[in-house]
Parts: sequence; C-alpha cells; structure tokens
Amino acid sequence: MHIDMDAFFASVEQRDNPALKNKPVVVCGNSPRAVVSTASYEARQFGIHSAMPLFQARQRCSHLMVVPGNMKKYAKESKKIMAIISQFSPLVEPVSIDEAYADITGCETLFGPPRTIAMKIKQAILTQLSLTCSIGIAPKKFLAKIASDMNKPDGITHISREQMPGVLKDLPIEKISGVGTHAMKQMGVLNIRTLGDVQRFDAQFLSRKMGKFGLRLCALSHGIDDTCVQTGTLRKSISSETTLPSDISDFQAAREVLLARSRRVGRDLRKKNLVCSSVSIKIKFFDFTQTTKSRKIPDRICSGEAIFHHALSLFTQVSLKKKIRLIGVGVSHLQSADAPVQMELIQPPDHKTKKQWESVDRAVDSIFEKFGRDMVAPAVLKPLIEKPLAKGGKMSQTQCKKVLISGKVQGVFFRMETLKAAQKIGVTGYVKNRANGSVEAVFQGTPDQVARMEKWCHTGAPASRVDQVVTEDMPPSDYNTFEIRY
Ligand code: TTP
Ligand code: MG
Ligand code: MG
Repeated sequence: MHIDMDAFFASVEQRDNPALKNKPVVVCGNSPRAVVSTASYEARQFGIHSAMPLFQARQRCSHLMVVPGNMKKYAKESKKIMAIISQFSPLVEPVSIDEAYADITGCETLFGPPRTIAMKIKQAILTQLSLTCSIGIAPKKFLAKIASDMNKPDGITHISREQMPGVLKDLPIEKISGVGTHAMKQMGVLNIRTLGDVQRFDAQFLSRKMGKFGLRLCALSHGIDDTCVQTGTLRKSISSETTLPSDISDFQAAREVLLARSRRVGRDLRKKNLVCSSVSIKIKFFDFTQTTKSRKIPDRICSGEAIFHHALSLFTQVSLKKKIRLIGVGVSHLQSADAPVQMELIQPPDHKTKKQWESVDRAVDSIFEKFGRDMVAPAVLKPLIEKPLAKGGKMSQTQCKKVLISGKVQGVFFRMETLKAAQKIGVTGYVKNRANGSVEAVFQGTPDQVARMEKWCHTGAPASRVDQVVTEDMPPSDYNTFEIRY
C-alpha cells in the first residue's frame, strides 16, 4: 500500500485557517522569485502546480491566496500521520514528508481486506487530523505508488494481481519513479511510450542502451519488482537548495552559496547523528534546465567543510555558459555515525584535518543551539549574513580589485609600504612581486576603501616612481588579512 496526502502543505493551511477553505491557495515563500511548493486542488484548476514560479501562478489566478510555509508544523503533522498508519501495519516505510509505504500482507485477519484497510486508514487520518489522503494498493511496491496517484484527491485505487498485466501494458513510462528527461529522450528514440512498449525489447538490449536502469525497466514491465517495504531504515538522503535572489554567472558567488548549502546539510546530518559517503549538487539555470552531479566517496563525512570540498569539485565540472538560478547540495548513502568502521591501518594524511573540522562544526552547532542561527559563520559568508548597513541605510558592498603596478618600484619597500597602507585603510588581500618586476596586488573592502588604496598606489610610496596602474574587478574572495606573498 502507498499512502500520499492530498496537497499536503496547502491542506494543513486550509484546515487551520477557515478563510482559506475551498479557495485557490498556494504555499510559497514571499520573495519575487519564489516558487510554489504546493497548490490546493482549487488552485490546480487554474493550471497551478508545484515548482511553478509564483508570478506565473498569480497570472493564472488573480484571486490566488498565498500562504508562507511552516515546515515545523508540517513535520509534526507528518509524524502523526506515520503513527496512524503504523497502527495498521508493523511494516511502514516513510518515504517523504507526506507519503509512506505499508506492507499489509497478513493484516487482513485483523483489519479486513486491503480496500477496507485503506478505508480505515483514511478514516483515522480524517477524524484525527482533518486531512485527506489517497491510497494505492497493488501486489508490487512500484505499482502501489503509481496507483495512489490515479484517483487523487481522496481516492483509493486497488490494482489486483489479475488486473496487473493490463495496467502495466498501458502505463506511460513517465509515471515510473526515476524516469527523468534523459531516460525519456532515450526511450523516445526507441519509440517506447508505455511499459507495454518496453516488453517488446529484451533485457540485454535495454541494458546496453540504458545500463542498470534499462534492466530495472525491463523487470518492471513484466511486473517483477523485488523491492520490499523497508522499516527502520535511515533516511536515504538529505539536501538543501536555494533559489538565488537573482541569476548569477559568477564562480565566486556560486562558491559561497555552495558553502552555505554544504554547511546546512552538514548540520542536518550531525543533528540526526548521521554520516554520508556520497555528495551531489544540483544546478538549475535561468531557463529552468538543470544538471546534477554526484560522486561516491571512500570516506564517511559529516562536516560542512568536507561536503563543500566535494560539492565544489563537482561544481567545477559544470559548464557555466548559462546564468544560474538555483543551487543545491545533497548527501546520500547515509549511515549512523555510531556504526562501526573498518579503521585504516595507516591514517590518511588529511585524517586530522577532517576530525578538526568535525569538532569545529560541532562547536558551531552548540552555539547555534544556544544563540540561534547565523551567530557564527565562515568569514567568506560573513557579508551574506551580516548585511552591514552603510551610511544612508544602503547595503555596503564588498568590492575586490586586482591592481598591476609598473614603473620603477622598489620591490621590498614598495610591498612593505603597501602592507602598512592596507592595514591603515583596513582592506584585505595581498601584494606580491611579479617576475617582470611589476607589482601585483589585490584589495578587498568597501568601495571607498578600495578607491583609497588605488589612489595610494599612484602616489603613496615615496621611494618609487609609478608609471602605470591597471585595475581589474574581481569577485570577492575569502581574504582574512592583508599579506605580502612571495
Ligand atoms: P506531493 O505529495 O508531491 O504533493 P502534494 O501532497 O502537495 O499534492 P498531491 O495531492 O498531488 O500529492 O508533495 C508533498 C509536499 O511536499 C507538498 O505539499 C509540498 C512539498 N513539495 C515542495 O515543497 N515542492 C515540490 O516541488 C513538491 C512536488 C512538493
Ligand atoms: Mg501528496
Ligand atoms: Mg508525496
């Protein structure tokens, strides 16, 4: 059996606020670029759906009611739902915040035939929580999930063993979980639209064309699905993503978002006492196309820094020809942090750093716990968090410039003078000599500080004669001090 709540977030809001009952409602953030997380069934009549940008939803329905989400509340409801389902079967596998599988084999003597069990679960959820759900019943797990979607909202769909071959034959392949745009394209070429079409090909051929997934599809098309309801398993993955306030194409800015998301994921992992051994990233571009990259790692990690290390390395494989709209970081292959590990005979060289980062993160976690989020952050993320206000209430921006200084500059002295000036004015960055005798410096600070340093380069060092100063705007970086580099 697969149970999935109807328009979950929106239904909870409609239940708790009578003014929203029977109205087109979306649950959504309130930034201009927010996307709909879910739409009430009244709103769906206007063609509004999950992941649609809010502005588009408003265009489709002028009297749309927009409600900000409350994840804590939904998580609490989710727990209650899972508890109700667990009263009907000992084998319950929650798969997301609003859905679960329940193996009801053998429960008939207690609660009646499958459809009766489904009706009882629906009734219990309705009377105790005033929420509706839809339930699919089938001899196979993957088919139960598809069935729960067939009569939404407030429906029950029972596919019996006898009906299964007929249903499979006409089942559009996009209904199968895991079939994305890439697989759809591959199958389009082969003229495959339904599981019935898949049946025409043999396993070897499909495996050659689509790898492991081809094999699974082949099995499913014949009604073979060995997966069973898994209870007590850990969550499969944890992720965090953010739609940016405006599209970006700047590597440095993307790097900061990756770091912030990685730290968030790390925090969630540690909160649940888990470690991961797989990291992935998701990048959505301005035109809503997206790419994901992931890698399995030979280690078990939970610090934001370690996750970031892999996320950034994956990010360098992404082509940045298009502006980025959304950045996400995820981890999977989760295990309890207490699970025994095969110790290496010789600790790898970065073992100590890894342990140190973990204890830094745990210390930061306890500060969060006590004083709230955003009290401590990596220096590189400080501007994002502090949003310092300059005079006049405008946000002060961090500016970063690379400066090439040529002429008759006295190497050591010039660098020392630059260091002193930088410390006095308060910029960060570095100064160094180039092989051709010119000097390269990077100044980072407020636009005013950077301008003062630039001016200083022309006239500031008394013992040098500066002929030319060439400047180039750079993305801000994580300079903590001003230093002389060699
Ligand atoms: P779903 O079960 O996919 O959708 P739903 O419950 O809103 O509607 P349906 O009746 O079709 O099942 O997702 C459960 C919740 O997860 C949903 O209420 C909000 C959240 N969600 C998002 O935040 N973003 C998304 O893109 C989707 C699909 C869901
Ligand atoms: Mg749902
Ligand atoms: Mg769902």
